[in-house]
Amino acid sequence: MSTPFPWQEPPADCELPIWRYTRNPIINRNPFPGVAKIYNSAVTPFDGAYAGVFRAEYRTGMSHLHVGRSADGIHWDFAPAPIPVTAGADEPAFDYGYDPRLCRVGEEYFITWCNGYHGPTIGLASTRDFKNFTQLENAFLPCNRNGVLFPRKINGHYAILSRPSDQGHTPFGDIFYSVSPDLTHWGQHRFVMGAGPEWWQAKKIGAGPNPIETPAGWLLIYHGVCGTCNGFIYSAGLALLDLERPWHVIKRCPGYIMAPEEPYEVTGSVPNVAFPSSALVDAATGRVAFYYGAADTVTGLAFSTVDRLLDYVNTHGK
Ligand code: M1P
Repeated sequence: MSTPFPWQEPPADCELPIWRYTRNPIINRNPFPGVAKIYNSAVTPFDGAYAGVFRAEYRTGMSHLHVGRSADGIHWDFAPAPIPVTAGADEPAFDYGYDPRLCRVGEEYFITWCNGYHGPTIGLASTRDFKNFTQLENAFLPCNRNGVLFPRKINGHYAILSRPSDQGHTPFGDIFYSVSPDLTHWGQHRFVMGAGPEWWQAKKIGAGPNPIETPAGWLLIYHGVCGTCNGFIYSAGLALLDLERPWHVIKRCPGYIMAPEEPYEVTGSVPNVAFPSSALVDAATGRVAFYYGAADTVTGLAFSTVDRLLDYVNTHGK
């Protein structure tokens, strides 16, 4: 029996290429004992079902990464303990964990996350079974956030997007591309795209789900941020990157494709945040299911198709 893919048809009046699951949020407050919130998390097909690495915020305010499992991609069971990642002697430890992404490359699943090492930077770990995890070296010097791997090697190298940042709420930020032969040494850094010029993404941007490969290029969903008198607003944008030289932006939509507007997106610990962090793609149908953090409090699900995203970026992108 095939694994059910999380899916709902679009509403008739759907103007944008993404539509929300009508039963959002799929992970609500206080999801399991000791954890107050789960958001900005990442999932993958695994072993005939789904596995995920979830940003679980404790009542201390600190976040750690917990494995979750689901038969349908919508209802999740969570491991009560954080993932058992341990660094070797003299290696940067797993300090805290937030904003994980999860990417299968070959037979391995790689987690990138925001790890603490004299400021936030990109932690990296691998697993094959979601029980045993091997922590690798942090990918970058601090401060950096939103480390997002590509799901295959490009020109023989692992490839990652990241967003150099600061220790705080980072009122700036552009997306860069780096490559590595061994997941330890990263270099050949290239500028991909920057904040602005449109107001909704004028403050900073950061890569979201792992890029989706299409014959026309990599579809990149990212978050764009603007500053208002009452704080930041996080919306989702769409771009298409060159397949073999992903630092070349083929098209980028001037308008956002999703902005916080539902009650669970505009109210919460950090109001007005829609933070896309993961995508499932059904190869047979082209259906896409996006997972996003809402208001740094709960987890939402949204849908699209590869064809709709491509059509939208080709029609609206510049
Ligand atoms: O509070 C909104 C988001 O702020 C940060 O995102 P970024 O560094 O990309 O601007 C992170 O703390 C993120 O977890 C949070 O959702």
